[in-house]
Amino acid sequence: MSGGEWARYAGTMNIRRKLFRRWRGAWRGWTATLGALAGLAASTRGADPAESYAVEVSATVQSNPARITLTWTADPGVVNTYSVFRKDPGATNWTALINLQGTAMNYADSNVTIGRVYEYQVVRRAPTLTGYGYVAAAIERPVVDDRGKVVLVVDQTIAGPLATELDQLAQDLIGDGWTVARHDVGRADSPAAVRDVIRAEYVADPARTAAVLLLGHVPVALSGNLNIDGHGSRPLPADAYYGDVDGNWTDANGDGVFDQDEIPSDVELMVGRVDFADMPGAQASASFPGETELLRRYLAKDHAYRQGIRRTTPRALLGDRFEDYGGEAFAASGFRNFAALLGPGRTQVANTADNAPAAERWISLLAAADFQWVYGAGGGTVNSSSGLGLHGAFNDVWSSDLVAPGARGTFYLLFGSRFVEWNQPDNLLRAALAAPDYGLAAAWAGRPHLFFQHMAVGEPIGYGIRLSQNNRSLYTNQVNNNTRGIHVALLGDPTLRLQVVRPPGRLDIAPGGGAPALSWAPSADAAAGYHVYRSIAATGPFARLTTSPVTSTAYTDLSAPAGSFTYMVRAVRLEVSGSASYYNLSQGVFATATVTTPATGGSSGDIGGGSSGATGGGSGATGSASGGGAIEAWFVAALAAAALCRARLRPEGLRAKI
Ligand SMILES: [Ca+2]
Ligand SMILES: [Ca+2]
Repeated sequence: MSGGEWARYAGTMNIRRKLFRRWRGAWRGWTATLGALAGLAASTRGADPAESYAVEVSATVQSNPARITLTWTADPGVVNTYSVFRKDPGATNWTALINLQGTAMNYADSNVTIGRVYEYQVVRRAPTLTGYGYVAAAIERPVVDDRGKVVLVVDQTIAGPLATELDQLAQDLIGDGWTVARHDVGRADSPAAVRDVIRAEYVADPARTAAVLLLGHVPVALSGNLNIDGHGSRPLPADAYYGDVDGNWTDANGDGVFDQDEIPSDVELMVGRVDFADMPGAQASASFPGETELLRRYLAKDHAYRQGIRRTTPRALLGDRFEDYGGEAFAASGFRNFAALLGPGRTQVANTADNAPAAERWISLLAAADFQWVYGAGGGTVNSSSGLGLHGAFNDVWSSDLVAPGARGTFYLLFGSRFVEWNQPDNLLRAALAAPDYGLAAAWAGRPHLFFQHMAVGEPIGYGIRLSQNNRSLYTNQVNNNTRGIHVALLGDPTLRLQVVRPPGRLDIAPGGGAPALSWAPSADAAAGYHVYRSIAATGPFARLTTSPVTSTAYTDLSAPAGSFTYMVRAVRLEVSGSASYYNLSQGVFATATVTTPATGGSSGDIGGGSSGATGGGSGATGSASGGGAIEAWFVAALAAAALCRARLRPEGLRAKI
């Protein structure tokens, strides 16, 4: 089906629903006005038939007594039953909990334990269709200190120009609980050689290696012969290749294109790519900034998001031209994820009618306000989608619209022909990452449907893409085509999370007292206090020192042995998402200290002489007049720590050249 045909199909559907749409258009006009006036607090439920294929489930939780209450939005049609299922994360089948009448709108589960993650499936059976909804829920899930190891694969052509930004990214990842293994690769390297680098990291530590971030124009693996969108069978870019470390990807004819249409085995690593190669901005009145500049912009946005400098609003925008589409209901991927992540009534539906006033269209709403999540579906080309914008007979939105005026979505799910080929020039998915202020991730969502509900319990966005890549039918839509396709991919940083706690301010360590005495400027978000961590290396891994969060802004490490340490402090908040409560950690702030005489672990005569040969020199041993412990402490801002991080990361980069 050509782009025009997709658009015409949608047009036919429009004619069929003409009267209905007229009513809806009026209703949507009202909601758009309401949104503008009321800051969009109100629900703006539309009447997209695709919505019925999603059960828009969210959850509220309480701890005493422990209870998870699922709630869902009523469907406008006849409903026979709702069925609720549950499973543990990682389990491969659902356990039936209850069947409810079609009028039910909630279910309370009291057979739950505080701190555990539970997954729920709610199935709505109606005379003509079946809807599915999913949440990952938890009551006060504990903090996740250690996220594992992320393999940072850097296009070596950007290593120099973006050295500062790359160091900052590595420091942010460390401050988010990751261990960073950076490898710089050449654009001319083979995908197999790049995968070998990633696989070596995985083999060295399979339990902790969890994610891969491809930065710059890292070689693109092509695989399969898929007629994914009616435009003929063709190979598609396949970053899943880099996440499936042990699958048997074959190339029988030796042309460099892998044979597989589907992943040959489960994807082990969550992979994301930030790659602005071949983004000239052909439609734009002025060319896009260059590739390196777009990467610099992205890394600055990534940093601002993680640090809580740029806040995003927990609401969603959805524009859909395909609607039912034989039960595929692509936009159900938007409705069901957004309810699970953000809660009920947070999704605004754009007017995609042919005669929609400009102000009610998807791109206009997106430029006028920020939406943390965005779904958009329409007849596509590599750099456009119909029904969502302001251009031509089909109301196209162009890649340049997502870049030039500053579309304000953060996480995008987009669907339409052609632009699944994200390696094409001015690609729409990659354009979503190129906006000046917003735009951190994008994925092609509808064939198959994608499932990001675990972000509501604090998992990163890459968790959802990996789950969706490996999914066959555990999570589903009534019709869910092309599951396990090699094309399922995330453009963007896979380690980003749904909610951000602002970090503490600068961390200081004062000398004296025989133990490092930490103090820090408070975080406005640290409602639950702070956790303190220590490592022998600036690059981690960090061990947590505080059993429960400290509520003051100071901490003395009486347990420190002799040696040089990096300390990290992270703010803690009990976060409430669309389906869970969980203890969320901010980015870390860092400072270093050298202990020459430990406060504990021996008498004063012990003076740690064996370790005095470490960095402190001899001076610390005589410097302290009071109470034994002589600590050489100095203040380190994040950039200084990053410099140390860079020094440690560089050798790996050199070793990685292949
Ligand atoms: Ca081949
Ligand atoms: Ca595998």
